[in-house]
Amino acid sequence: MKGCDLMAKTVNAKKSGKQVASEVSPEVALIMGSQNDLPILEKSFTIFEQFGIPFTVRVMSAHRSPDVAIEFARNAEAAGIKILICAAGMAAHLAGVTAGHTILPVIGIPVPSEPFNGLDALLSTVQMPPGIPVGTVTAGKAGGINAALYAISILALNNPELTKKLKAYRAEQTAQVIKADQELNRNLQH
Ligand code: AIR
Repeated sequence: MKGCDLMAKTVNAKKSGKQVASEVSPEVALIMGSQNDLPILEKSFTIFEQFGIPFTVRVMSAHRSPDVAIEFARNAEAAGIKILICAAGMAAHLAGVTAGHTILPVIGIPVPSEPFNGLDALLSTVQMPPGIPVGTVTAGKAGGINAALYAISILALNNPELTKKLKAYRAEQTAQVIKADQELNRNLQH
Protein backbone atom coordinates (compact mmCIF):
# COMPACT_ATOMS: atom_id res chain seq x y z
CA MET A 1 0.00 0.00 0.00
CA LYS A 2 1.52 3.32 -1.03
CA GLY A 3 1.29 6.73 0.60
CA CYS A 4 -1.13 8.04 -2.03
CA ASP A 5 -3.61 5.30 -1.09
CA LEU A 6 -3.45 6.48 2.50
CA MET A 7 -4.18 10.03 1.38
CA ALA A 8 -7.14 8.83 -0.69
CA LYS A 9 -8.59 6.95 2.27
CA THR A 10 -8.22 9.95 4.56
CA VAL A 11 -9.83 12.29 2.04
CA ASN A 12 -12.72 9.86 1.45
CA ALA A 13 -13.29 9.53 5.15
CA LYS A 14 -13.30 13.30 5.53
CA LYS A 15 -15.90 13.60 2.77
CA SER A 16 -18.11 11.16 4.64
CA GLY A 17 -18.04 13.62 7.55
CA LYS A 18 -17.08 10.92 10.02
CA GLN A 19 -13.33 11.30 9.82
CA VAL A 20 -11.80 14.13 11.77
CA ALA A 21 -12.61 17.41 10.06
CA SER A 22 -10.67 20.50 11.05
CA GLU A 23 -13.51 21.74 13.28
CA VAL A 24 -14.02 18.34 14.98
CA SER A 25 -11.52 17.29 17.62
CA PRO A 26 -10.40 13.70 17.15
CA GLU A 27 -11.12 11.46 20.12
CA VAL A 28 -8.85 8.69 18.90
CA ALA A 29 -5.46 8.79 17.21
CA LEU A 30 -4.59 5.92 14.89
CA ILE A 31 -0.85 5.73 14.32
CA MET A 32 0.98 3.33 12.04
CA GLY A 33 4.72 2.72 11.87
CA SER A 34 4.62 2.64 8.07
CA GLN A 35 2.05 3.41 5.37
CA ASN A 36 2.35 -0.29 4.56
CA ASP A 37 0.47 -1.03 7.80
CA LEU A 38 -2.63 0.70 6.45
CA PRO A 39 -4.62 -2.48 5.65
CA ILE A 40 -4.62 -3.27 9.38
CA LEU A 41 -5.78 0.18 10.47
CA GLU A 42 -8.39 0.34 7.71
CA LYS A 43 -10.27 -2.21 9.78
CA SER A 44 -10.27 0.29 12.65
CA PHE A 45 -11.40 3.14 10.36
CA THR A 46 -14.48 1.19 9.37
CA ILE A 47 -15.52 0.56 12.96
CA PHE A 48 -14.96 4.16 14.06
CA GLU A 49 -16.91 5.42 11.05
CA GLN A 50 -19.73 3.02 11.91
CA PHE A 51 -19.86 4.37 15.49
CA GLY A 52 -19.44 8.00 14.43
CA ILE A 53 -16.26 8.58 16.41
CA PRO A 54 -13.91 11.26 15.09
CA PHE A 55 -10.35 10.06 14.64
CA THR A 56 -7.07 11.18 13.18
CA VAL A 57 -4.65 8.97 11.27
CA ARG A 58 -0.87 9.40 11.20
CA VAL A 59 2.22 7.59 9.97
CA MET A 60 4.95 7.89 12.59
CA SER A 61 7.81 5.53 13.27
CA ALA A 62 9.41 4.95 16.66
CA HIS A 63 12.65 4.33 14.75
CA ARG A 64 12.47 6.34 11.53
CA SER A 65 10.78 9.49 12.88
CA PRO A 66 11.17 9.13 16.67
CA ASP A 67 11.03 12.87 17.44
CA VAL A 68 7.73 13.24 15.60
CA ALA A 69 6.22 10.20 17.34
CA ILE A 70 7.31 11.38 20.79
CA GLU A 71 6.10 14.94 20.23
CA PHE A 72 2.72 13.64 19.08
CA ALA A 73 2.39 11.41 22.16
CA ARG A 74 3.37 14.29 24.48
CA ASN A 75 0.77 16.63 22.96
CA ALA A 76 -2.06 14.12 22.56
CA GLU A 77 -3.74 14.74 25.92
CA ALA A 78 -3.73 18.54 25.49
CA ALA A 79 -5.11 18.06 21.97
CA GLY A 80 -8.18 16.33 23.44
CA ILE A 81 -7.32 12.84 22.24
CA LYS A 82 -8.59 10.18 24.62
CA ILE A 83 -7.06 6.97 23.28
CA LEU A 84 -4.14 6.15 21.00
CA ILE A 85 -3.99 3.07 18.80
CA CYS A 86 -0.56 2.12 17.44
CA ALA A 87 0.01 -0.45 14.71
CA ALA A 88 3.56 -1.54 13.91
CA GLY A 89 5.44 -4.57 12.68
CA MET A 90 8.86 -6.15 13.16
CA ALA A 91 10.65 -4.65 16.23
CA ALA A 92 7.40 -2.86 17.04
CA HIS A 93 8.21 -0.16 19.59
CA LEU A 94 5.65 2.43 18.49
CA ALA A 95 3.00 1.59 21.09
CA GLY A 96 5.57 1.32 23.88
CA VAL A 97 7.32 4.59 23.04
CA THR A 98 3.96 6.33 22.74
CA ALA A 99 2.84 4.94 26.11
CA GLY A 100 6.08 6.19 27.65
CA HIS A 101 5.20 9.75 26.67
CA THR A 102 1.50 9.98 27.60
CA ILE A 103 -0.80 8.84 30.39
CA LEU A 104 -3.62 8.23 27.89
CA PRO A 105 -4.56 4.58 27.22
CA VAL A 106 -2.48 3.12 24.40
CA ILE A 107 -3.64 0.09 22.43
CA GLY A 108 -1.04 -1.77 20.38
CA ILE A 109 -1.71 -3.81 17.26
CA PRO A 110 1.11 -6.13 16.19
CA VAL A 111 1.44 -6.13 12.38
CA PRO A 112 2.43 -9.46 10.80
CA SER A 113 5.44 -9.47 8.46
CA GLU A 114 8.07 -11.86 7.11
CA PRO A 115 9.83 -13.92 8.38
CA PHE A 116 8.15 -14.30 11.79
CA ASN A 117 4.53 -13.61 10.84
CA GLY A 118 3.92 -11.10 13.61
CA LEU A 119 5.30 -13.03 16.56
CA ASP A 120 8.15 -10.51 16.65
CA ALA A 121 5.75 -7.56 16.69
CA LEU A 122 3.47 -9.28 19.22
CA LEU A 123 6.29 -9.76 21.72
CA SER A 124 7.71 -6.27 21.09
CA THR A 125 4.29 -4.74 21.73
CA VAL A 126 2.98 -6.85 24.60
CA GLN A 127 6.13 -7.28 26.68
CA MET A 128 6.14 -3.86 28.29
CA PRO A 129 8.10 -3.37 31.51
CA PRO A 130 5.99 -2.82 34.65
CA GLY A 131 4.82 0.76 34.98
CA ILE A 132 4.12 1.55 31.32
CA PRO A 133 1.16 -0.50 30.07
CA VAL A 134 0.16 -1.12 26.47
CA GLY A 135 -3.15 -2.92 25.90
CA THR A 136 -2.13 -5.30 23.14
CA VAL A 137 -4.72 -6.87 20.85
CA THR A 138 -4.64 -9.70 18.35
CA ALA A 139 -2.08 -9.42 15.55
CA GLY A 140 -3.24 -8.45 12.08
CA LYS A 141 -6.61 -7.36 10.73
CA ALA A 142 -8.57 -8.90 13.62
CA GLY A 143 -6.43 -6.65 15.83
CA GLY A 144 -7.52 -3.64 13.79
CA ILE A 145 -11.15 -4.50 14.53
CA ASN A 146 -10.62 -5.36 18.18
CA ALA A 147 -8.48 -2.30 18.89
CA ALA A 148 -11.31 -0.08 17.66
CA LEU A 149 -13.97 -1.98 19.61
CA TYR A 150 -11.85 -1.93 22.74
CA ALA A 151 -11.30 1.82 22.39
CA ILE A 152 -15.04 2.28 21.93
CA SER A 153 -15.80 0.28 25.06
CA ILE A 154 -13.51 2.63 27.02
CA LEU A 155 -15.13 5.72 25.48
CA ALA A 156 -18.56 4.25 26.23
CA LEU A 157 -17.88 4.20 29.99
CA ASN A 158 -19.21 7.75 30.25
CA ASN A 159 -21.21 7.91 27.05
CA PRO A 160 -24.64 6.17 27.27
CA GLU A 161 -25.32 6.72 23.55
CA LEU A 162 -22.13 4.86 22.66
CA THR A 163 -23.00 2.10 25.14
CA LYS A 164 -26.32 1.64 23.33
CA LYS A 165 -24.56 1.41 19.96
CA LEU A 166 -22.04 -1.09 21.33
CA LYS A 167 -24.81 -3.30 22.72
CA ALA A 168 -26.62 -3.14 19.36
CA TYR A 169 -23.38 -4.09 17.57
CA ARG A 170 -22.96 -7.13 19.82
CA ALA A 171 -26.61 -8.16 19.40
CA GLU A 172 -26.30 -7.94 15.62
CA GLN A 173 -23.13 -10.04 15.72
CA THR A 174 -24.86 -12.69 17.83
CA ALA A 175 -27.85 -12.70 15.48
CA GLN A 176 -25.52 -13.32 12.53
CA VAL A 177 -23.96 -16.36 14.18
CA ILE A 178 -27.37 -17.81 15.07
CA LYS A 179 -28.51 -17.21 11.49
CA ALA A 180 -25.38 -18.91 10.11
CA ASP A 181 -26.01 -21.90 12.41
CA GLN A 182 -29.62 -22.21 11.27
CA GLU A 183 -28.69 -21.91 7.57
CA LEU A 184 -25.93 -24.50 7.88
CA ASN A 185 -28.25 -26.97 9.56
CA ARG A 186 -31.01 -26.34 7.03
CA ASN A 187 -28.56 -27.06 4.18
CA LEU A 188 -27.17 -30.18 5.88
CA GLN A 189 -30.66 -31.64 6.20
CA HIS A 190 -31.21 -31.58 2.38
N1 AIR B 1 8.36 -0.11 11.67
C1 AIR B 1 8.60 1.08 11.11
N2 AIR B 1 9.36 1.79 11.96
C2 AIR B 1 9.57 1.08 13.06
C3 AIR B 1 8.94 -0.15 12.87
N3 AIR B 1 8.92 -1.17 13.73
C4 AIR B 1 7.60 -1.21 11.12
C5 AIR B 1 6.37 -0.80 10.38
C6 AIR B 1 6.15 -1.93 9.40
C7 AIR B 1 7.53 -2.59 9.30
O1 AIR B 1 8.36 -1.91 10.22
O2 AIR B 1 5.29 -0.63 11.28
O3 AIR B 1 5.21 -2.88 9.87
C8 AIR B 1 8.13 -2.51 7.93
O4 AIR B 1 8.08 -1.20 7.47
P1 AIR B 1 8.19 -0.87 5.91
O5 AIR B 1 7.95 0.62 5.80
O6 AIR B 1 9.56 -1.25 5.48
O7 AIR B 1 7.13 -1.66 5.22
